[in-house]
Amino acid sequence: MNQVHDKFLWGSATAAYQCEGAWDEDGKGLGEWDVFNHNSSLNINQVDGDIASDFYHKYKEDIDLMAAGNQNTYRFSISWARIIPQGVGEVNQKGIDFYNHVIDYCLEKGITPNATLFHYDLPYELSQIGGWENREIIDAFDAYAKVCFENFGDRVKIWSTVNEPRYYAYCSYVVGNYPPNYKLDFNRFWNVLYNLMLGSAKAVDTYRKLGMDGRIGIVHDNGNVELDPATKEKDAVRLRADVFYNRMVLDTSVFGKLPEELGEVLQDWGVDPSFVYQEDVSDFAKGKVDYIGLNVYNRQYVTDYSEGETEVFHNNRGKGSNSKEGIRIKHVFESSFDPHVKRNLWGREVYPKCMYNALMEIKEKYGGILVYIAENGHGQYETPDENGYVNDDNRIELCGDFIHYMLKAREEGVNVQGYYMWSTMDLYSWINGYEKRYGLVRIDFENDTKRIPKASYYWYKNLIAENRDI
Ligand code: BGP
Repeated sequence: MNQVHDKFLWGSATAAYQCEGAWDEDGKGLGEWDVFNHNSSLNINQVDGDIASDFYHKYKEDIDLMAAGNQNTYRFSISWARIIPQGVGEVNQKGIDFYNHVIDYCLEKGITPNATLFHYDLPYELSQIGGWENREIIDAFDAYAKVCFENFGDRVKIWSTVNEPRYYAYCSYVVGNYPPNYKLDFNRFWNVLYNLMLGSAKAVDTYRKLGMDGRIGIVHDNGNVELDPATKEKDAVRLRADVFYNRMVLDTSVFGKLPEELGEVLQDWGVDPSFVYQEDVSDFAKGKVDYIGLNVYNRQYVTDYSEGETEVFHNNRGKGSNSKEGIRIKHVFESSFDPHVKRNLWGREVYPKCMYNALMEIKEKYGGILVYIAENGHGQYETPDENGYVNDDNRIELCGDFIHYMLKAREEGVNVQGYYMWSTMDLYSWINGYEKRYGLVRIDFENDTKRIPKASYYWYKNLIAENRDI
């Protein structure tokens, strides 16, 4: 039986739809993203995950590379539609077999598997009944989670229920760039986020009821809030932004109850709170997590916003040097833009110190809770040399800074016990397809998905060797 390494976990991460490919192989059901990418004019990048990085067929090569790169853990997600093709009902044994092979091969190579149950790829049938807007999905998710725990829980000792519930709901119902492509629909956003949190809580409870002996958590997109010093209503802005960006996920999953101020915050938003049911209180209470998985890319820098239109800015193309990412919500708050902080081509701040700030804030609010950095990385356009080699010095520098700040927070008492680089290899980026690269290993998508480790792969290998025993 596998136990979690008692040393610091150093590894990398992927998600099923983004790397597996094999979209209709071995009994897999259709996913919402399959249908969206094949048919929708709203598919900005015009490509799909049909083959992706072909992890489905090349997982051994990838796991060999992880092991040769000194990585002792691998975070992946399970495709719901591969396990239960219609979302509910019949289980697909071939789907189970695939993940068994992945898990067993990880263990053979000394790699601790860390599995996420839901990383955005909803079975298509469930999207047709309203997806996470519909409370029926909560039981469906719970049943799927149970199948996974029963089949893999003897060997997988680190589980995450949901990847970035807030960001998923935000892109799907506020930005409108993920299916089902609603824009600025805050009623749906809050309803969906609530249902995701309830789904997560029920899956945690199921895990415990089955007497499983591993750790179960949730993965949150770090949005630690910093106020623009010009902010007038400091407490109110911080509260609204923090409940929206962090506390709805973190309070609910760590304390087992919704943030106390949620009613007040929903009122500020003008959101109908009828999706909140009193009877759910006990389910939330039973769903406290063992750890927080934190995906760290940026912070949220905000200020007051009273009058004017509610708007969202999202640079989907990553071509504008002056682009901005953020939101303005009338009477709530708006994203502010710090002139001292660089932004990437997608308008997102490049601000590694947010790693330290976020971790210190977690310690302050949630005490000694175990934290894994479940994702951290840097996306960019990349041109290889004539041998297919990518010299990604800037990724090395940036991720080096992020890791430095993580280790500093650790020295100052934060219980952070693992770090996963996003991503193990190049893969499908939800909005930018195969143009925006994050991998430690280059994938030549034009040439049979050939794998070629980048400079960052070798750098990370050495960094792990130097920090193996921390
Ligand atoms: C996180 C997601 C990942 C990954 C990453 C990079 O929010 O959990 O799935 O995609 O962000 O995002 P993107 O590819 O959109 O740049």
